[in-house]
Amino acid sequence: MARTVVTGAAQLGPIARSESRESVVARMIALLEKAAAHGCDLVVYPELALTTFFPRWFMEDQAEVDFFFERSMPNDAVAPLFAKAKALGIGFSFGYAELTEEHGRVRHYNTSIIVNKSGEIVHRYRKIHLPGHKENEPWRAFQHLEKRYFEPGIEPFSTADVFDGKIGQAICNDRRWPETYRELALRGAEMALIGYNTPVHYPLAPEHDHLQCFHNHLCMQAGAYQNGMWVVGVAKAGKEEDCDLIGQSCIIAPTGEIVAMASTLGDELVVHDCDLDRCTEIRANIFNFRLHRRPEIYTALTAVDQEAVG
Ligand code: CDV
Repeated sequence: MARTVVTGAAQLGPIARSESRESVVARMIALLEKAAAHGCDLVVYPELALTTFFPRWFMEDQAEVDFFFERSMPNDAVAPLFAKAKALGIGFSFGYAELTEEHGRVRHYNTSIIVNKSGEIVHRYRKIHLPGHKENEPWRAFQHLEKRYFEPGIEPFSTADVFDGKIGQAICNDRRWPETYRELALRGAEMALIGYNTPVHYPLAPEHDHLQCFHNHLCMQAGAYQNGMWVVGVAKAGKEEDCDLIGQSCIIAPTGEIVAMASTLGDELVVHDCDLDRCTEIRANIFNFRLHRRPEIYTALTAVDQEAVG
C-alpha cells in the first residue's frame, strides 16, 4: 500500500510587528481548516511563524529582543493551534524563536518542530546555518541580525518516524546548502520540511535581487532530486513592514519537479498527495548511495580545517 502523506504547504503573508501571536495563530488555524477540507495529514508553516521577522531590526535591549521568543511550547498563545489540529487529526510543523535554559544558561535558537496527529511534539530542529551579521550595519536598507539574536544549533540534522515515514526539518538558509539534504538523506529522510523568510533584496549582492525566486527553487529542487526526497518549502511572504519577502512556497517531488506552488504573497495553502515510496524511484537508481557514492574520496567535505585540504 502506498505511503501517501497528504501535505499542505501553508504560506503566511506578512506579519506586522504589532500583530499579536493570538492573531497569527487564528490565521494559522484558518489555513488548518482549509487543509482539513483537503484531507491533509500534515500542514507545514514557515520559519519564525508566530511573529514578524524581528532580526531585521537592531535592538540593544535584550528584553525587547526576548519579547519575540517563546519560553515554552506549546504555550497559551499557541495552544488553540495544537487543540484544533488534534481535533482535526492533522499533524503540523512550524518555526519559532526558542528561549530555553541549558545547564543554568539562557539560550536562544531559531527552532522548528513537528507535531504528530495526537498533538505531541515528535521532532525539534535548531537552525544550523545562521545567516547575516552580529553588529548594527546602518548602511543596509534593513538588518539581518540572526547571528546576534540566535546561537547556531549544534544537534545534527535528524528525522522523526511520523506520518508512516521518516521526516526531517531544515530552516531557511539551510536550504541553500547541499550538505543539509545529503545529511538528511543519509539519515533516511524521505521528506524535508523547510520554512523560510527570504527578502527580495540581498544587501551584499543587490545585483542578484532579481534571482531570489530562481535561487529559492533551484536549491530545493536540486536537493530533492539529488537525494531522492520530497521537499516542502514554505514562505513567510509579502511586504512585511518595509521589507519584501519572496513567496513561491512549493512542494517538490523526489524527481525535482514542483508539483504544487503558491501563486500569491499572502496566506495560502497548496496541497499535494506525497507518496513517500516515490523516493525509491531515485534512491534505487541514479542516486543509489550504497552502490555509487564514494565517501572515501570526498575527504574535503567534512574536513574541519579547510586550509589543510588546500
Ligand atoms: N531567514 C533566512 O535564513 N534568510 C536568508 C537570507 C538572509 C539570505 C535566506 O537564505 O533566505
